[in-house]
Amino acid sequence: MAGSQRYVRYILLAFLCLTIVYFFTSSAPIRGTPLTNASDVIKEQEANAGGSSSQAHLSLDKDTYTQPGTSPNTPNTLPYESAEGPRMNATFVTLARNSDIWEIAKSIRHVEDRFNRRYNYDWVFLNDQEFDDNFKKITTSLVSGKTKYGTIPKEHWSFPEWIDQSKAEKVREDMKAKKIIYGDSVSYRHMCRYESGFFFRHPLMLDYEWYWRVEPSVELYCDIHYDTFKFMADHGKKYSFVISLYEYVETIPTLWDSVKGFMAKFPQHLEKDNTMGFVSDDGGSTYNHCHFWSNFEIGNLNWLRSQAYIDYFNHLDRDGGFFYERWGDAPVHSIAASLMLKKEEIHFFNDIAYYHVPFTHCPTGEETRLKLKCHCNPKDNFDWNGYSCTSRFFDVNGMQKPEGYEKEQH
Ligand SMILES: Nc1nc2c(ncn2[C@@H]2O[C@H](COP(=O)(O)OP(=O)(O)OP(=O)(O)O)[C@@H](O)[C@H]2O)c(=O)[nH]1
Ligand SMILES: [Mg+2]
Repeated sequence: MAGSQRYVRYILLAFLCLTIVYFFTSSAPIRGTPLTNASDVIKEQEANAGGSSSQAHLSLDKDTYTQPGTSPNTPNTLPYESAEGPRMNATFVTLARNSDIWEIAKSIRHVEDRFNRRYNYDWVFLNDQEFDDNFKKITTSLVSGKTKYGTIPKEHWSFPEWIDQSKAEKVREDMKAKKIIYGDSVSYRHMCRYESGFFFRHPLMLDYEWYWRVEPSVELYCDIHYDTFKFMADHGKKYSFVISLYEYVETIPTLWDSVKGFMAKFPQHLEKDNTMGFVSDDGGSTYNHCHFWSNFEIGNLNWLRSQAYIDYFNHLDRDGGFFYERWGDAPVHSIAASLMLKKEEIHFFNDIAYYHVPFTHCPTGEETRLKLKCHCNPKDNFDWNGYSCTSRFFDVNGMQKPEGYEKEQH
């Protein structure tokens, strides 16, 4: 018994000695002298990996971050929680120039932070010129959904053949003399005409049913906790707004005449239960200049692609006011929505807080603002200001104004 215990002790001792020998030989550098600085580490790693120096840098960074006293290893993206449920057939859409890149970057960041990081909807960018690589690179990095870039066909961004060029030029000179904003701009007119009658027909837009228009340098001030596109569909909405106001009369002197021509020619396109009271105080004889501010829109593309809307746009376009005056897409869309949609198909988003220079929509009601983590100053809210038409929208629809609105009238 004592003999076999001795053998076991010898075996254990031998095993211990072998382990110690193995430990000392394997922890020493395998070849060359010990590594003492970062460049040696990189060279060594390159030699081991047989790879490029950028790969070596990556593995060095990873090691460095595990050392005490250095910055934490920040992941590439923040871990955002994705909203549950199916997505709608919807996209954001932006018309922009390459030079708008930093202004649109700001807008995208607002929209992503307050809404789209949880929904990951696509974003279509349209331009009368080719988008450059820088524009594409930056916007792609900011949008959580797919990005698509479209060039506008020439025939949608030029003078139609029935326009008298010299008459249009004379108008621009007159408007310049009168200091009417964008009065002398040709590109601004193409932009307004494009937004009025073509963006929803661009091949990239044909894949979608819903759109949310976003312009450069806009801001969102509150969280949006639900799918706004789904809200529109579930509640039978086709057009929506956050800010409304009066149009500059000088830019649209004959717009209503053209609209009246359309109404006489296409009575079948007018909705009986419409919102005429929003745009006219006398049952349609004259325009009161109210319009929804179209730099923000969430709407239904199939409505814009309907025969009714296309007949309306073509009629206006023939009359030439996009060039002989300076008709804006905001009154053009607003009049169409007011005459051709049912009252309940137009929605006011009180809970989407929004800024486009120089106006702010900050939700009325402190409870809403706190719940949605809003960072707008309620004093900046334009809704109940005398130049806003939102109060009229509530009145013509028999809607109750949000609690506390009286305190914000100024
Ligand atoms: N590709 C392209 N986009 C344009 C052009 N002009 C305007 N846009 C875009 O059309 C939209 C409306 O133009 P804005 O210049 O913002 O017009 P606005 O909102 O009436 O005026 P601002 O107060 O200056 O914002 C924006 O999304 C612009 O980026 C143009 O010549 N080419
Ligand atoms: Mg703008």
